[in-house]
Amino acid sequence: MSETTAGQRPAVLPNGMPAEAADRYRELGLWTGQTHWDLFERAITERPEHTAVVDRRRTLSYRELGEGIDRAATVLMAAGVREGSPVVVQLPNSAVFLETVGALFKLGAVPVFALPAHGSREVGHFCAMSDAVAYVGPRRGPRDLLAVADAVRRDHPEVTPVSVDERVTDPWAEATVAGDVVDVPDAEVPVTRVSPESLAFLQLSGGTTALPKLIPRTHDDYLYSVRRSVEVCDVRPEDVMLVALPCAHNFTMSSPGILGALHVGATIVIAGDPSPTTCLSAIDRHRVTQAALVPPLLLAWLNSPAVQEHDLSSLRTLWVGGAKLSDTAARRVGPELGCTLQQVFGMAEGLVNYTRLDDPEDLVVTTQGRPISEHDELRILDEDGREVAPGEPGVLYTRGPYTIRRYHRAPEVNARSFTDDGFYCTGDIVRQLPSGHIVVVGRDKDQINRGGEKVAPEAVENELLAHPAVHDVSVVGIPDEVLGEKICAYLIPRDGHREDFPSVTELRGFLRERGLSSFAVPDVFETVTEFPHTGVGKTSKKDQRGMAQPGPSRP
Ligand code: OOB
Repeated sequence: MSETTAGQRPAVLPNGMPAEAADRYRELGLWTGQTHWDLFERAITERPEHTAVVDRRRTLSYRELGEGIDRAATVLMAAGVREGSPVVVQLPNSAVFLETVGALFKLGAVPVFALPAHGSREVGHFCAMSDAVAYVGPRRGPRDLLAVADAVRRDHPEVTPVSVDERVTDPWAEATVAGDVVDVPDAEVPVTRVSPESLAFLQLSGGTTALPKLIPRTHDDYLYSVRRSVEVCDVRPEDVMLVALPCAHNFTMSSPGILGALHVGATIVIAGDPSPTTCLSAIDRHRVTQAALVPPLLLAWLNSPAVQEHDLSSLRTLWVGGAKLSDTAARRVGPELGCTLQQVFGMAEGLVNYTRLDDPEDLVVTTQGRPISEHDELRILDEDGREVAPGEPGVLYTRGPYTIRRYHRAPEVNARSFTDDGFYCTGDIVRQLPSGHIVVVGRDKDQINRGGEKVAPEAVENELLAHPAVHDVSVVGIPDEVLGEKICAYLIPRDGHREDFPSVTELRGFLRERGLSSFAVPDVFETVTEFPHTGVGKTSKKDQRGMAQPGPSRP
């Protein structure tokens, strides 16, 4: 089917929405025609002297952020970045991340948001799938990240490497393009205005397939979710938001996140690392008012002696999501940290739910919130695809003004992830209360949720199978008190390799060398002689989950 009509406008938007749906969302006033650059530009113009971002080394006002964006844009243009160019961004948390992303939006280019933990295997896939023209990575810094940059240079000569060190005071003066330092004059870079219906960026899916899928989000759809999140979470211009999770993740970006803060011209404090010591002292020092965490980090904060050592009285709201939060931990937030909890159940594909600031405590601690938009359509279906009775558990399907209706260039996955009428199958098993609040009760997808980080077992299995001593492998999630789930690999050694089977350290090193993301490396390795089987002879992962001995998770 051709996707262009006789006129210029595509019949289907990059996020898979038909033009008629787009028209309706616009008529309803949900989509406003704003682009991501408009959002940056407004804050820079309206609040030039207000502090925009603080990281370990630098504090930038909005005016200075705007200048940094121009410098970044000059470097990116030298790398051949133009309107519509996909650019893979893989940077440690820092103000440089904001400058890079702001610059890409100003140039009308398309960021592809890799996480620092992604390995060369994943990043190579992002480069290929997006037709990236450039890769922005760190110039110095974590060894693993530098190895990814090397692999991109080696395997993707068509991708121009841009390297920037976030730890120096003038990062763009020292940045390199294909190894050469670029001359960066203090000059404003002209804006490239793009259609609000165009592809704004590619976000990454939590894994269910061997390699992450690319999620195409448009300016209109994403910024609607940002504005709604700002309203539901009451983000104000005088707020100071702590960023402890990876900047590029959808939660950090937009729920309400970095873009929510920029939308109102608030201050973003980027923590050097997510540990309680670093973050709790940052809250004290910068009078932080809001922060977002995954459940294991919340536990680490709650159980840290640093809570007593710092003044946390500025903290108003804590957003916790990405994985199921226990009622017990949820109940401790108010009394022990002195702030309001908002649970967040979201997904990079779209749908976002929050408990509301004025919800009764019981709903806040026992549910994962309700959708941000009255135009979010939810269907909860049983195994036969029929709607369950109210309150009963079933698989959640959703469609709406900011939920994609297809992945980028993945026709086969699309056929099983979306219904013909455009509903996304979340793979989450949920119940819905009469109030509209959702309780996540389980999962119907082959994925491990390791404290918010999503791992496709298949990705880990593929790499382990490449080891000469391994005959067969099966990777499952097993319960863990802190992470919710951790990764366990069951291995059957090859004949003749039982005696000299590699150690855990060797296996981990092997996986990292093959470019597997750091968060996907198993916590536990068990060698066995055979796998339990289901009735039809398939490996029974269900039995394997039950077999696992709860040992410590990897460091
Ligand atoms: C967020 O996004 P993703 O794309 O990394 O993962 C989405 C999946 C959901 O389908 C669900 O399986 C799980 O993560 N999830 C939760 C949850 N929040 C996400 N499961 C239980 N309870 C929760 N509160 O993880 C994400 C995106 C935006 C905001 C927040 C989280």
